[in-house]
Amino acid sequence: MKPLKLAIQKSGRLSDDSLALLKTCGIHFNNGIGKLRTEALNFPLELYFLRDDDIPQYVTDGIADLGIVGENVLYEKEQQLPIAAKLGFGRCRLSLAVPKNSGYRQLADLNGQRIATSYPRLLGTFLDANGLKAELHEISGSVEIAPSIGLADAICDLVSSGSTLFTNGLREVETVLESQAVLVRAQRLSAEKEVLLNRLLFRIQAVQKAQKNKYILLNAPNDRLEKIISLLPGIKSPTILPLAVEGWSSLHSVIEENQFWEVIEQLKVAGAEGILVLPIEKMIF
Ligand code: PRT
Ligand code: ZN
Repeated sequence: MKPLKLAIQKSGRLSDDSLALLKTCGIHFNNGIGKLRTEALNFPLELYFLRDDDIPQYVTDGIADLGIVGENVLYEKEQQLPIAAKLGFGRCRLSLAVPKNSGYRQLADLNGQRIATSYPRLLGTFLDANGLKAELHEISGSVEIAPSIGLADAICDLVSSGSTLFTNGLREVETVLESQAVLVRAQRLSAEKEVLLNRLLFRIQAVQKAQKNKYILLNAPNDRLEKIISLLPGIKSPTILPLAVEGWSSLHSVIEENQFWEVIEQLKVAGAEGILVLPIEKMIF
């Protein structure tokens, strides 16, 4: 069977998370660091290690079947590749920023200004959509220093924590694009490879669902159970087991991570005790 060929970033911000995702999907590799490619030991998958900027082109050209890349790179390269899954890591935003002491008040203030960026296409589209014209200066790195050396009045760059902007005396003023890592696929794959891709996506979805949910166990007096169950939107209905102590039960269910703190407080008020919350490794429906 021909293996699926997946291109991931060789060394950079997406590399560790890409490998970790495959590992949690139960796909193992011999240490491939430093190599151009390596084969999985227990799944028909071959990994290619590339610069992130090159990944969309490799998939378009059919050298790789799949790639993991930031949406920022994908859209800047204007490759029309289908996204098979959003991966939830590598989150950042492409933002416009101006010097802290600039008189900037609104987007229209950028009209006629010089903006330094490594993302001329995305920025150009954004400016067009807002009816603005600016002078774009394309630079490939250290965009954040452009205003202080007099090259630009504003910049458009990736931001995650915001500390790079802060240390360079810049203020974030507009978001051009929200980005995360995505799994892109070739437009066409053989029937055999479609089957393999579906197997891989099934695993990725099981891992993602598990990451979004927690397993919860609690004890409660039987006369409080009804109220407590109404607070827990579980998978189907919660499991209830009698405790050795008369009149008490143990309740097991699944709860979404983002509802967690709110629901925990309500559960305590409703009479739940001994609440345990555990991570889930995989969730399959
Ligand atoms: O060598 P190669 O070309 O493969 O790597 P690269 O240097 O081009 O990319 P890399 O590893 O820096 O980033 C890969 C991908 O990670 C990007 O394309 C984004 O999709 C994603 N990502 C997430 C980020 C950031 N967060 C990020 N903060 N990419 C870059 N940054 C940079 C940003 O450019 C700025 O210089 O980090 C700085 C800002 O960070 P904060 O935390 O100070 O705001
Ligand atoms: Zn790059």
